[in-house]
Amino acid sequence: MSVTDAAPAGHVGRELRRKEDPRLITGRAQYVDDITLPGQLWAAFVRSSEAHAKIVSIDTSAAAARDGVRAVFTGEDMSDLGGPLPMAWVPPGVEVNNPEHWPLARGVVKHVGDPVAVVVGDDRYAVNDAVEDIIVEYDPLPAIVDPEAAIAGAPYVHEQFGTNKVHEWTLAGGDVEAGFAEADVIVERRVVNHRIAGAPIECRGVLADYRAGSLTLYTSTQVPHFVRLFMALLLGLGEDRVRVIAPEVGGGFGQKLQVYGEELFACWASRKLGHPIKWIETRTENLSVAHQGRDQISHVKMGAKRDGTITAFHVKILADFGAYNMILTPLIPSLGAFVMGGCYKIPNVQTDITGVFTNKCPTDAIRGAGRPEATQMIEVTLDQLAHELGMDPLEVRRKNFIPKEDFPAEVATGVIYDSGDYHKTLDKLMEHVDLPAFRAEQEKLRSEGVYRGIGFCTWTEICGLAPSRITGPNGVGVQAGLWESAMIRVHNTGAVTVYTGTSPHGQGLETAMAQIVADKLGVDPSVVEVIHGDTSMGPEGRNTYGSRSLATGGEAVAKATDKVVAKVKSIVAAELEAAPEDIEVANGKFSVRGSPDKGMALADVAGVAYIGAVPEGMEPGLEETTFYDPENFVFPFGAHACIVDVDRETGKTQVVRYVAVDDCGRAINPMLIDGQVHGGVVHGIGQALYERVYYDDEGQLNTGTFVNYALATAAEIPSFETDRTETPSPVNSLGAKGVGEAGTIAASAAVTNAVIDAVRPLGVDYLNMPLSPLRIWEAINQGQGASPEGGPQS
Ligand code: MCN
Repeated sequence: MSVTDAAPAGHVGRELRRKEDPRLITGRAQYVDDITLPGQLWAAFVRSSEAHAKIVSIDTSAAAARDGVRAVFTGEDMSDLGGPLPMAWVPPGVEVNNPEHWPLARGVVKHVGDPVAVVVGDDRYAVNDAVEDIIVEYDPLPAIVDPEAAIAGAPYVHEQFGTNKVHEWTLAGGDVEAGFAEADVIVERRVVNHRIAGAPIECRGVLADYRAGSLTLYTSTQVPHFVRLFMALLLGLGEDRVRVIAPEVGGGFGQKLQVYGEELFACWASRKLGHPIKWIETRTENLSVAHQGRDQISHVKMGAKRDGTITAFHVKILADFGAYNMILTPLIPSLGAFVMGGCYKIPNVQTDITGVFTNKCPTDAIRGAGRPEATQMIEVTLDQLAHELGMDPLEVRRKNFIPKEDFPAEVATGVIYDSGDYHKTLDKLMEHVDLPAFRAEQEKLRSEGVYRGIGFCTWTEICGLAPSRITGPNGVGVQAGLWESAMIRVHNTGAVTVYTGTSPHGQGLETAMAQIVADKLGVDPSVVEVIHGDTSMGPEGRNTYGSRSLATGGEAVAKATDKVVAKVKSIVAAELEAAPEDIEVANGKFSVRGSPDKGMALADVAGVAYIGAVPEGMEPGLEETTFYDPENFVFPFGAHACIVDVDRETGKTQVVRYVAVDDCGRAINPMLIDGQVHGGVVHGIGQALYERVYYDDEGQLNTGTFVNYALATAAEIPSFETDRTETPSPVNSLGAKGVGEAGTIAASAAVTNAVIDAVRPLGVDYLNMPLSPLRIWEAINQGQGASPEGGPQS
């Protein structure tokens, strides 16, 4: 179900089907693996079987002697690189221990899967067979896997630092100690947010082609412009010599917001060997070496007065970064810290973050990146507090919501929430959920042995990643400002091409952007083509992540179109002998206000513009570019409810109902929003109940396939009920906020609260994810869940 508050007037606000779907669902789309270049060679990596070891020797002779093998490289062969792989953004004013991280290990491996050598040859089979012939002798070093042990001391992942600590960073507002002194009730919990994988349908893939001094790289990435920058820097090329193309990308979920060693290797090897080099990732590689996410252990403390007023919230996060810092690694927990007060008016909020190295795959942004973790801490702890106070968790939420009159609201962490009406989303949620009826049913079911529970999550987040004034100063030696660009070209025929600097990979932005442009230019969205993901087409861009593409990229499109409209109006005014201010667009024509019959279609205007019959002083043509840098982030919000049944005998949880009411400002396309919420919620339910990257004590990965990494499927997930409110953002003219991560940010907390609600009568009043049958069964039968530790961690 989907309901919008306002009836849409033009194309914006309508449930338009996705323009991009016909090519995707008829198999006409082109992914990296669909591209073959003449003379192309294949690469396959030899990856470490050890979690931590010195490389004593690498015998490549048998592999090199194989038919079809052209070259074998090890780390030392790549000594001509301009530098190691980048860590590009860090939290403000922080010192970070940052080890060198090379595409091929140099002398020592730091996690299972670390690449030690690579074979290049004629076809995929030849190189994969040859990989088996490479003999690597390792001298194992002690591996450290548990982040709490790692922060306590040796063994060290990177001996040179004399510690496993990566960094420490605190964001504090108010005075938490004073806040706790005022509190009548304080709850403390250990919140474990376990490690998950990105698991896109399409694994990563690259095809690099260096010829005649120029490099073209096809790569399955969310960030072609950042990849271009770093390929240029690390290979000593001018950016003008590097073209990066993200063709169709089969999902990224943050995992493809990265500059990867495999990309750099392929470019380097193409230049060295004079052939295009292709590498397509296997699923096991994707699950073991593409960056992973979450992996935080937090000690949280929330204090409140007897009436439910929250006085302080203090969170200490230990974030497991794995073996290296990737492009954003140290920044990820900080993204949660900015919104650690959630939707609540909490005067005293403090987040202390410690990053730690372990001998595991590095972590970085996975959908939500820091905000699902923060939401879990806030929302699960708030429920625990409500229970302690003997209050209804919704009453505690309502009591502490930032009132709508306060917006724009500066919260304790210093950020300014743009707009919000939290009571409205929760009220709307409760129109869907009859709580008294649920409680009566729950009671009845319990007497029949069915343990049903309901959990809520009222969430907010920080997204629309920009503005440069905040992001720019936190870059590490890179152009770190985050703005967005768009170029609009009206063709002679009246067809329109939009070039966006964003790089969508499943979100449906081509459709939303076409809707925005179509309304402003009085054309049908079907004649608006949206081009993205090619650094040689359109202006410089900042790409897609942090639910930014609509709020920044869509706004850039709107602004560039406004420039076109201004020019169109001047041309039409001159043609119709009217003033430009009197020209309006209606019924597909630009006409003089009050005379709708007398007007010009966009194609007629383009005709005038291209023959150069424009007003004096005006340039011919009809094409405009905008670079848009917002003043602030945007802060969407929502209220979710999850209902689960827990089987007392097996500990298995089934989600029976899920209702999501979200507010991402003005809805450009409600169908796209629903799609994003559906996917996001599956991600959150998946983490809460099924997914977990698991390393054993020696650092061996046990979840390298979809047999043992349990991705949620349609069989486990109910149909969703979605609804929305629209509270426009004042940050951009569209009034839009982001929604790409909303579902993920909310869902795992709603599921956790629901499971705890279900099993409370069985003596379990707290649990940590993953809420596997084993954990729940053990908690029910051993009562371990009742401890603040949250039950067994296995
Ligand atoms: N939208 C809208 N009205 C709004 C806000 C958004 O119609 N007020 C639409 C947009 O037009 C867009 C979609 O909703 O089609 C998401 O927009 P936005 O919130 O701006 O997010 P981004 O486009 O920047 O996408 C990034 C976000 C992130 S960070 C991850 S991770 C993620 C996600 O989107 N990965 C995805 N959604 C994904 N969806 C798919 N299919 N695949 C992924 O890898």
